[in-house]
Amino acid sequence: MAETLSGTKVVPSACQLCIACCGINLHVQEGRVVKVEGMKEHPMNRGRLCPKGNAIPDLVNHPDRLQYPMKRQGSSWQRITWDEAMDTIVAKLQETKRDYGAKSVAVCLGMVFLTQARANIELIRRFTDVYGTPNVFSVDSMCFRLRLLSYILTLGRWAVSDLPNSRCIIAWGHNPDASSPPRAWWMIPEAVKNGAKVIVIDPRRIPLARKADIHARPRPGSDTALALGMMNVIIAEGLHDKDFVDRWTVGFDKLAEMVKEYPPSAVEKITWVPAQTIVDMARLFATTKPACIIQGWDTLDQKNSGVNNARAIAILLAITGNFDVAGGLTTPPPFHLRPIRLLDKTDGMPLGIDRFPLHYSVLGRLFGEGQGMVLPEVMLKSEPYPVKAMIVAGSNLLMSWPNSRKMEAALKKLDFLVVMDQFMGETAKLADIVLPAATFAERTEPNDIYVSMGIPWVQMRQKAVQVGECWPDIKFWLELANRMGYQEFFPWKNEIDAYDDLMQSTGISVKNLRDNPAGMYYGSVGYRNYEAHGVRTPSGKVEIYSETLAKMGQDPLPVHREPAESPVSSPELAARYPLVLTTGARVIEYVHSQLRQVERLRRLRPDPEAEMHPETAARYGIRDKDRIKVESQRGSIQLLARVTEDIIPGVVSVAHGWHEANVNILTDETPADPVGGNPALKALLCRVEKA
Ligand SMILES: Nc1nc2c(c(=O)[nH]1)N[C@H]1C(S)=C(S)[C@@H](COP(=O)(O)OP(=O)(O)OC[C@H]3O[C@@H](n4cnc5c(=O)[nH]c(N)nc54)[C@H](O)[C@@H]3O)O[C@H]1N2
Ligand SMILES: Nc1nc2c(c(=O)[nH]1)N[C@H]1C(S)=C(S)[C@@H](COP(=O)(O)OP(=O)(O)OC[C@H]3O[C@@H](n4cnc5c(=O)[nH]c(N)nc54)[C@H](O)[C@@H]3O)O[C@H]1N2
Ligand code: SF4
Ligand SMILES: [Mo]
Repeated sequence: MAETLSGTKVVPSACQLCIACCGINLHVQEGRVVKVEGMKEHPMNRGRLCPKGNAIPDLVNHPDRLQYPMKRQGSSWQRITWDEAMDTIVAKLQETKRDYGAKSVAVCLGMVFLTQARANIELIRRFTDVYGTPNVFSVDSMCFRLRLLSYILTLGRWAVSDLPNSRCIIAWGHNPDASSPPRAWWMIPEAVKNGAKVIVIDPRRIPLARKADIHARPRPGSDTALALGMMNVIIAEGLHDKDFVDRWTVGFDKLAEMVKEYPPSAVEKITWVPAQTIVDMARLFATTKPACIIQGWDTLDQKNSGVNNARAIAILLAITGNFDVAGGLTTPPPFHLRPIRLLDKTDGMPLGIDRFPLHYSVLGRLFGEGQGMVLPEVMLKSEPYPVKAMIVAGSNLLMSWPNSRKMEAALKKLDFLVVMDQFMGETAKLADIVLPAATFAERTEPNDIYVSMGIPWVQMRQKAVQVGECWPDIKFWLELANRMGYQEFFPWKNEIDAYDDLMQSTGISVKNLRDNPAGMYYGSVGYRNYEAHGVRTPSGKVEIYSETLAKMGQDPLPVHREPAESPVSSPELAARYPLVLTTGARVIEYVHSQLRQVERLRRLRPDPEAEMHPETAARYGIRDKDRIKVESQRGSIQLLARVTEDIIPGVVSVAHGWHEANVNILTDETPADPVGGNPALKALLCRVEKA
């Protein structure tokens, strides 16, 4: 922490507004963050910041921040002390456990817990273990968990694209300019400067598509078929890596036989991508090495074909010899924390796991959470048992979880709801107790998420300021453990002490991190790691054919699965709702339902919009900027039309997170993927009309 002549303190830290977690320097004057700069020496952002990052002072200092705990008094709110809030919560947790059993209490965590210290989520899960409820959930029920389990099933572990060293990059349902800026800032440009080819597979013409060698524009929900069409060409033309396939894969023959059913001509009919484009993509990808595929973080997963999509893409990379090589799919070492779960203390398995066991653990790797998409149905029917109380932290269930109306009805049935948030959002408004959460500028914690973008780096976030009576999330959970009398299981003096203990296995301490404010590498990326001990699957090889899935009665090879709502599988529904709806394409200015109240961001993107092609718009007499109604089976919203040739005809794309046009009123929470249970947020049916 440096102090300048003007009395400004500069606090090195890390942004937390998206998964990049860019290195930042926070400038603090008189206890306020007055300025932010990108950290030049940080390996992720190399000094840059996106508009959200530049708005950090506006967020931290925002006048609408929750500053103290409150309790509901009829229809109004009353300020209370942390003491009173904690006493009320402890009494209610004890009473609910006594009357209904521990498992009638559920905890729901948001995406912020994937970008806070990973130790935090482990400590919270340890709390729920000791309390006795298995029912801890997170947004990973609709996000990245499904990919992780698909990769573990197929490749034995998580793997990530080595973009800068690649010669051929496919961005598949992924718009790095919006969702993963460092990839657009330098990782892809560095590869392109060295001559890399770029292929974009996206129904929208994203910024990267303008620079791409090939842009394929599939119908949302048809991606597995597209991957199988590419494999058809690659295998028929003998472009696969025969040596790697022979030595390191199982099930190639079965795959080769199966993909004969997916010639480019047939795949064109399913995907709307011209057969010649499929042939061109397959050849370019298979003959330009090393190659990698950056698959959207959640886009191809929010489907009934989520696992098949992820497995098809992993298999495409493996059979072309791009697994665990520089410039391909690499396997950087994870930052291993000491495991601290106490699962023998919980009352059974979490909800949803009877149907989606791999969401809980896969090949010995424990995730240890329930599949949250079953929650609204369970809560409304009280089956198999009632959910009586809930603690929600860092998640806006009414905006970001699917089928908002149903979620609202479910939350209203609760006896007791606690919401810990930074603002009085839609979900907080339903709570009995609201707790004020610190932003990342008010917390000290190690951040090791960089490996998700391929950089085995760990860095300390540093508390720069204190705002009101806001607490870091983990302070609340540790204090709750203390007041519940769980000292035996929570022996740490404070969170810093706990971090140090959990990080022991990494050889890195809090002191090391404080001594290296921009962070440090904790390991390095090696290649062909499987040569030493085999691939970490039951067969010791890349599992093109998955015996694990076969035994569960699931698709052992990835096959195309029509979305449940589609012109092909539900023509009667399509007669009433003729357009394909994809939701939640990211925009650079916002993260999920957050930041709409920050004026400098709102000026950049003031309104929610529905993107559609001029042909689609003309069919319904809609013009650019018209106010329109978008309607699905579940409800309707009103917003502005953005008429643009940047999207294919017949498809409507609506972003999520807008209070005034909440697209999750249109979506369905029903678990769609038969293995992972992710909902289908990206391939639904809708209709549009002028409002
Ligand atoms: N600015 C910002 N960044 C974020 C977030 C945020 O809210 N705001 N959220 C973060 C989180 S939690 C996540 S999970 C990630 C999400 O990150 P990604 O899943 O990578 O999402 P996007 O980058 O929006 O890219 C999705 C693209 O897929 C296209 N698409 C839609 N449906 C289909 C389809 O069926 N097939 C194909 N091939 N393409 C399709 C869309 O047009 C869009 O361009 O972003 C993270 N980063
Ligand atoms: N239709 C549709 N819906 C989607 C998606 C989609 O593509 N389409 N994407 C889904 C995906 S992938 C994800 S990950 C989810 C994300 O869903 P959520 O994680 O629920 O995201 P938000 O709606 O931003 O809610 C986060 C809340 O936490 C608060 N907050 C921010 N920082 C902190 C903090 O440090 N501590 C605490 N306690 N609170 C904090 C914010 O003010 C906000 O109210 O959305 C999902 N919803
Ligand atoms: S890209 Fe923007 S939002 Fe994401 S971590 Fe960097 S500055 Fe923050
Ligand atoms: Mo996500």
